[in-house]
Amino acid sequence: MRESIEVVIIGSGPAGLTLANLLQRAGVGCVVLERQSRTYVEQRQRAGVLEHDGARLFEEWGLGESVLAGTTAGGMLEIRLDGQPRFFDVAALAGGRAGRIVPQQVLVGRLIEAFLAGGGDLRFEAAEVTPHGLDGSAPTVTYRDTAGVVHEIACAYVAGCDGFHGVSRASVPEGALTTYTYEHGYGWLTVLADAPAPYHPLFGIHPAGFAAQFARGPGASRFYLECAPGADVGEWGDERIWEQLRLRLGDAGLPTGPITEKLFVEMRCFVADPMRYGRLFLVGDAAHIITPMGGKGMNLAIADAGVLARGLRAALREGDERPLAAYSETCLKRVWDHQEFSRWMGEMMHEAGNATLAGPFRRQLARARLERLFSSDAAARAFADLMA
Ligand code: FAS
Repeated sequence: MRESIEVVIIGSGPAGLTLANLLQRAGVGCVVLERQSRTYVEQRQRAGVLEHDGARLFEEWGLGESVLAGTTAGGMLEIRLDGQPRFFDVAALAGGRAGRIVPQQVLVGRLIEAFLAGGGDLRFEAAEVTPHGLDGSAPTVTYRDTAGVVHEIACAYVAGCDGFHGVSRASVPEGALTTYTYEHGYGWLTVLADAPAPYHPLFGIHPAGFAAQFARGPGASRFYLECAPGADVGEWGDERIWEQLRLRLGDAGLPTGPITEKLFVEMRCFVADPMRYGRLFLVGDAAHIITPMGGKGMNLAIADAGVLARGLRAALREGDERPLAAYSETCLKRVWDHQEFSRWMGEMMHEAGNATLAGPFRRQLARARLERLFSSDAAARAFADLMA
């Protein structure tokens, strides 16, 4: 089956769906090819906070109502150092800029609905998606549908929004991209539980290691527990998890509930430069991976999609290729800024607790860095600015 469209988007996560909705509003023709089923995509739980800029992007493009309705503004953080609570008002310190509590699966579900309601072409269970001729002027993308029929779509541009393990970056010839990786030297056990969520994000800094708790809906929480790299989830029984969370969060009465997911997340970062190869643009996790520390992964994906949508609209509607030519450079500035912040915050939150991670001297340094957030207005505002 042969067809043609202006833009083929591979992947329907936050990056692909944001781009699809923005292009739809710009009157640019696009089709989204997603390997998984709709149910699978709408149930995948990951991030939980939409940054101020992300919310503003959706409002600017007329998606505020359909995407943000009923979401609550976040703004306060609680940091418990050896069980002692300290509160940090990000919104107040960042000139009123506050994130929104929007579980990623809710955002994804709403973006799918908005795109389909606008007549969008979103094809789930697209198998063997393969881009071709990316270094030429007329790329195509082939895939096999659920009936086994092979489709070939001719297009002007391909947006690779298919995550770290997707086909897009893997289709770029060896040597065409420079890649950067970094291992943080610790891992996180990430736990989803039907346990009542704290009113605001909670971080626990403790000699036994770092811990955190975030809301993932009214009756659900996502917990993170620092553990050794390559830890075996099998060694973390439910009782051990609750015992460590009570200890590190300094709350003997921490409300518990059924654990619905346990995953080990390697704390590593990755950046590909440039975020483009010929007619292929890499967006979100397809181009960069960042630890969940600071909540930047989903937000970087949405920000990339915003830059690309403007570039594609200018190229396809106004004949101006310059914004598109600047896509990679524009996004990488923000990517490295967020990578630096996430590393800085991760170091502080982990080394201020667990002395075995980087030694007693670095532990004191990390505690001094944390203390400064509560004693220096300038330091507090800088931190709040990056968090917001
Ligand atoms: P995604 O991975 O979300 O989407 C890519 C899509 O492409 C998927 O739907 C996939 O099925 C599809 N795809 C892949 N290969 C394909 C192919 N060959 N053909 C067609 N489709 C294909 N970020 C935060 O900011 N805060 C957090 O708290 C946080 N927690 C996280 C917890 C976990 C366990 C994980 C794994 C990630 C977490 N992240 C968090 C990061 C996360 O939010 C990502 O940054 C975000 O999902 C990136 O969005 P996309 O780039 O759209 O990629």
